[in-house]
Amino acid sequence: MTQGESTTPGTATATPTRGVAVVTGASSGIGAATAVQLASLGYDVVLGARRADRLAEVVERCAGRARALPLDVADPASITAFAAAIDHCDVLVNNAGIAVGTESVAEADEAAWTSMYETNVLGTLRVTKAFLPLLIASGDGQVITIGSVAGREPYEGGAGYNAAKHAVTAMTRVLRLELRGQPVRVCQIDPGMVETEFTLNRLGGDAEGASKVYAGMTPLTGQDIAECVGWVATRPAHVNIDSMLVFARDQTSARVVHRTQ
Ligand code: 8X3
Repeated sequence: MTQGESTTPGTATATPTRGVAVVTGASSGIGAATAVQLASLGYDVVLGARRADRLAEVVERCAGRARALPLDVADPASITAFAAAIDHCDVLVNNAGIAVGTESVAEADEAAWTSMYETNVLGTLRVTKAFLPLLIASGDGQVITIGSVAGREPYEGGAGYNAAKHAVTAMTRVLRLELRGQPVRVCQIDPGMVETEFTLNRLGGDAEGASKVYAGMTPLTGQDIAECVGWVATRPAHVNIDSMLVFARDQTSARVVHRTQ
């Protein structure tokens, strides 16, 4: 579908659509903010995540431009069913990802590593594979993957997540090389500290520990990253934003943070 060419049947707005954007991990945080942002920019958004109740709330905020489908990126059958329900895709936002624990290499929890690889690496791989034919067929497809500073810079206590996000970065770079000559752009956006449920989940629900991570500094919000995704998605077809590293002003490196307390 060419940008601005058609309208969206059955929506409240029926304004011209920029095309179809698929967002994984869309029930909260960066993914939810991205879905709302892309809808506000005129995309028809398909939201995927495990939590149907949370997805429904996000769909409500997408002004009639969204639908939700169940998706567990750690489950290949779920990805197959999700992709089978979508027949057009202009923009794929690979957002679904997790961090589990902060153990040292010496104390590494292999189940946590497996879980991080299943979701972050194999999940991103399988979703991307599933949508590549549609992205190519669109004539101007985009893969926008949410990486992390953890995929650029190792830090103590980060080994499993660092390894998984470095793998995602490698995959993005290889994909871009291999798609040369195809009408598909590939971008990776690497956020630093973003205050979402991400850290709470990483720390196994330790709310006090999670609040300490952001104490005395102003982190990014999911909306900050969603605006980056929206900007990347709406560049002209000949412009590929290769990658973006996005920090809060108070953060200058993975673990170098200015705090007032
Ligand atoms: C999350 C950022 O600093 O926790 O991707 O690795 S960090």
